[in-house]
Amino acid sequence: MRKLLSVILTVCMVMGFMTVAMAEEPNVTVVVTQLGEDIHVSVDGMPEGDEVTVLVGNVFDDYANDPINTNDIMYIDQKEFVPEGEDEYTFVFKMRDTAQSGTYQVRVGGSNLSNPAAPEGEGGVFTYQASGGSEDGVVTGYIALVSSRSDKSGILVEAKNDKDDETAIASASTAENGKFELSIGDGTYDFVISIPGYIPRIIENVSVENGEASLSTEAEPLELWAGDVDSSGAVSAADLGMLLAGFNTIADDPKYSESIDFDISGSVSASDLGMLLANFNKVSDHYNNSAD
Ligand SMILES: [Ca+2]
Ligand SMILES: [Ca+2]
Repeated sequence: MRKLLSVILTVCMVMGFMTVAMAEEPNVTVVVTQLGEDIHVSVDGMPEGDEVTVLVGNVFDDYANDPINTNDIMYIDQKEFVPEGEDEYTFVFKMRDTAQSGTYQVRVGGSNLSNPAAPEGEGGVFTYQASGGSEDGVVTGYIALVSSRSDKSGILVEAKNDKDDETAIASASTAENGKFELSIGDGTYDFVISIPGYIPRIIENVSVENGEASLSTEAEPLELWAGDVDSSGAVSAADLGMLLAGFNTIADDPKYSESIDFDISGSVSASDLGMLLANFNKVSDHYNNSAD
């Protein structure tokens, strides 16, 4: 282990004045096999020498101008001497981040630790495939409806790569208390929160890291405003017209709809109209400018 550290230190130090010539391409055969998260590597034909470095790192297109740094190194070891007839070197390792797919190269160096050479051509290049079943994390949050409505179930929470995308990567619905739990892998997403009758709310660039993120808490839920009957993202005359068309109806009436009964009181009445008028001309973007 001490030796490994000293190798890494040396690599870092040499980085400081990195104008090395390309090391000679070693005449080795590299076979890489992935079994689950384990990477099995076999290097046949290891060069002789008292400081032979084996390194697995990112593929460097322009190696002289894109030097190795420690984050690039997935595996490094140093062999003191490879006697004739014992020039095969095998090892097994795991990627630093096993959930991240990527293309890497096995390099085998001689005397120059900063610049272990790539085998000829595409030698030693391999692609690590993160397992498709990389564990999903959980995004939690609480949504409130600005009305006298106590049942906050059925609010749709969608995670999208971009808020304007048609399809969601993952979605969840709130429980009666407004809480949702959405399963999704690490990444950055736009969240779209909607329920008929309310202005959809968009939370952009939510970063899910190490399997978790929180959009809001029970004490400070994200609020949705009533009045957007047609889910256009704005409360306008069109919504008012739809509400008036069903005004004074009750649940059994064919003109009744929950999308105009904002408080789910069972009737479309003055209180629903009042909520719509209170939010008249509001649009989704106004959420971001609001105090909460
Ligand atoms: Ca509308
Ligand atoms: Ca009502």
